[in-house]
Amino acid sequence: MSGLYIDSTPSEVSQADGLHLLTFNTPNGQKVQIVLHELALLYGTRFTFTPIKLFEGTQKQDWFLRLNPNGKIPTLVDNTDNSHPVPVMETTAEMLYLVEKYDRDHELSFSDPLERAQMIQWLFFWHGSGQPIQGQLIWFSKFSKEKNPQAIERFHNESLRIFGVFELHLSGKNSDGNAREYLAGNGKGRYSIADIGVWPWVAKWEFGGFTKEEMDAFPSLHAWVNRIKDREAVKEGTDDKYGKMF
Ligand SMILES: N[C@@H](CCC(=O)N[C@@H](CS)C(=O)NCC(=O)O)C(=O)O
Repeated sequence: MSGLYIDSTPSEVSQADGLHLLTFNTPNGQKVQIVLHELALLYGTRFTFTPIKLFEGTQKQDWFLRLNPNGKIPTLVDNTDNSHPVPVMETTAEMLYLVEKYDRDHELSFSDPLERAQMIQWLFFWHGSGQPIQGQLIWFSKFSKEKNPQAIERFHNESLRIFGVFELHLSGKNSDGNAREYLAGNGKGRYSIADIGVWPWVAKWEFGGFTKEEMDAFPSLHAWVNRIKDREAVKEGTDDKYGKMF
């Protein structure tokens, strides 16, 4: 047994022989769940998963912290090299790991360095500027015991500003005037992990407390949400088998 696995590690985790995801059905969990389902459909890539009881604090137990010292889901463990498991934390790093190792035909990524740079740019933009803001909005509006209207207003308005950034980009208004279909890639763009990284969060805008009137200001973003929602891997990767959050 590797030092990354200890006696208290659940056997389904320590004995997994391929890709294994510790996850729960939050937007962050869904990002990596969707990528794994896309790879399964494209290449037959196999994976297993363990649903983590977030509200019971399983992610803060010793066995979990060996795999992710930050104690958060999702956490990916790659056991395909029998000599040692490879744990990866942070959603964007996990998605990049998966496409670099498993997306050999660049169906969810790009071989061209400039298009790849666009993909990484949007992944970073969301990981650094969108996700933490929307995460704080949800915490202050749904989970905080005391209501803090100033914090809610700040994170609500900043989230709307970030939706506006996507709208400007997707509408093509400030570039060649042609609407884009996806965040990264030349021309209209091409579906990639840049889209998968953002989609689970933006698609749940109602849970974030945004009104339909507010969202009507972002028609290109709406069209992008709808373009992605019916993909088989998106339906599979957001299924209740990963837990019921919303
Ligand atoms: N920056 C991290 C965020 C992960 C994260 O916040 N996960 C949440 C669920 S969405 C979590 O595990 N929360 C439980 C906790 O903090 O104990 C990433 O992108 O992977």
